[in-house]
Amino acid sequence: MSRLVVVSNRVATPTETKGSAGGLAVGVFGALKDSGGVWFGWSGDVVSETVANQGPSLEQDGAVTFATVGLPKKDYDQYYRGFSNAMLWPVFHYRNDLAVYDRDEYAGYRRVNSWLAHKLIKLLQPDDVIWVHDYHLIPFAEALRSEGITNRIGFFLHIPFPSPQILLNIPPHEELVRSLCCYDVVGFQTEGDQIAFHDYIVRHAHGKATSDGQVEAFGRKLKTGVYRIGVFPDEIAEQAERGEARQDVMDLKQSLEGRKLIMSVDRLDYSKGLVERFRAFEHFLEKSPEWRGNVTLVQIAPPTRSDVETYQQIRQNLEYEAGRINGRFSGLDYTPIRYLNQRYDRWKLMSLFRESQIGLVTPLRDGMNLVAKEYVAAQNPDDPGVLVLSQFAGAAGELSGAVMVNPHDVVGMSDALARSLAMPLAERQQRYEANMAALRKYDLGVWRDNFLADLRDVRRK
Ligand code: GDG
Repeated sequence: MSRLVVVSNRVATPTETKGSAGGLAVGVFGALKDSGGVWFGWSGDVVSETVANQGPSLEQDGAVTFATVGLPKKDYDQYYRGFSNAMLWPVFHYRNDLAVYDRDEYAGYRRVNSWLAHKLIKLLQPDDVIWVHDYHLIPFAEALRSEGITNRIGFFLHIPFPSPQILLNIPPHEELVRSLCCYDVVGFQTEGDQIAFHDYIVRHAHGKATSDGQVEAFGRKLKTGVYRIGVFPDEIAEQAERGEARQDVMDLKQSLEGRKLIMSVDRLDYSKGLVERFRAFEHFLEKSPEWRGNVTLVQIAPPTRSDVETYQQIRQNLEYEAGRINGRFSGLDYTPIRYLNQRYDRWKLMSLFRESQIGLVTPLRDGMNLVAKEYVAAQNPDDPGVLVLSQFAGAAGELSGAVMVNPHDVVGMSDALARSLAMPLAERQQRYEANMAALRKYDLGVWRDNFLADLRDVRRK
C-alpha cells in the first residue's frame, strides 16, 4: 500500500494521537499507522523568519513522521487570523456580516499555502497519497501541482460549503473554487454541501457535475463525495463509564444536590449559537417556575481564536448574558448557568455527558458537530439523556432520535427543554437506540476508510 501523507493546519502531537485529545486525531493517526506516512502542518508556534525557514522539525513515532513548521508573525496574521478565520470561516458559516476581506491577507493566505507546499515537497515520495484537511489549505494542491507534483491529492472540508449566493461574497471566490478543482477527490460532510459546490460549478464556473460526484471544471476532472465524520462510540462509552467514579465527576454530582443537569460543550465561537441558547434557557426558567432551582446548565466553552475581533465580541456578549441571567434567577445556593471558559480533559467531558439529562447542542451552522455524537455515545443505555440538536448541524441528517430545534427560535428551544426533561424512559431509550444505530453506521473509521478508498482508487480507473 502506498504511503499516506496527511496535511492539516495543525498537527496533533504524538501524545494526542494516543487518545487524550479528540477522536479525530486518533482516527487519522490510525490510517497513518496502517500505511506508514507523514503528518505535516503548522506546529501552532509563531516564530522568527529564520526559525521558520529552518523547518520542518521531524518527530518519529513508529512508521509515522510528524513534520511541523512554525509560522512568522506576518504569515500567522494574514493566513491564519486574517483570511482563514476572519473571512473564510464566517462566510462558510453564512455570516457575511462578520466577514472582513483584505487583499493583502488573501495574498498572504496563498503565499503561505505555497510556502507550506514547498516544505512538504522535500518529504514526498512519488507514490504517496496526500490527504489535505480544511479551509486553511484550499490552494495547497494547486501549489503542489504548479511544482509538477502528480500524486493523488484529496481534500476534506470539515465546515459547511455555502450556497453560491453566499460564496459570491468572497471576492476571489472563483480562484478558490478553481483551486479546489486541482484536487482529485473533494469530500464534504453532507449532501447539502456537495450540492452547493456542484451548483457553483454548473452555474458559475460553466462546468459539469453529476449526482455520482463526477465534476469537470477549469480543465480538470475530479470526484466529489459525502463522507460523514463520526466518532468511535464504544471508546467514548467506555471512557464515560470509567470516569463516573472519579473524584471530579463525583464532586460535580454532589454540588448539583439532586438537580437535573443540562450539558453543553463548544469552542467559544459565534457559529455555535451560545447566546441564543442562554436566552432559551432563560425563557425556560421564566415560563417554568417549578424548574427554578431544580435544573443547572453547565456550559463549557474553551476560548479559541481570541485575537480575532469577532471572537472577543462573542466572549463579551456571553459573559454579559450569563451574568444577567444568573443575576435574575440565582439563589443563595443556586446558580442556573455555570459558564466555564476553560478546557477540560476528554474523559471528564464524556463522564459529564453521561451524568446529564440533556445534551444541548444548538449551533447556528455546523459542518457536522462531533459533540452531538459524543453526547449520544456517552449515555448509559439503561437511562439515557436526551440530545437536543440544531437542525443546522450536519449531524442532524443522521441523528433522527434527537429532539430537533431551530436555534433562532428561543421559545421553540425552551419548549424542547421542557419536553426533554419530562420525557419517559421508554421514549428516551428508543431515541438513543436510533441515534446509536447511526453512530455505528457512520463511525470515524468508516469516514476515514471511505475517503481514502476513493482517493486511492483515482488512478486505477
Ligand atoms: C470542526 C467543524 C466538525 C471541545 N471542548 C473541549 C473539547 N472539545 C472537543 C469536542 C469535540 C471537538 O472538540 C469539537 O468538535 P466539533 O465537531 O463539535 O466542532 P469544531 O471544533 O468546530 O470542528 C465541525 C469538526 O470540525 C470535525 O469535522 O464536526 O462541524 O466546525 O471532539 O469534544 N475537548 C476537550 N476539552 C474541551 O474543553 N478535551
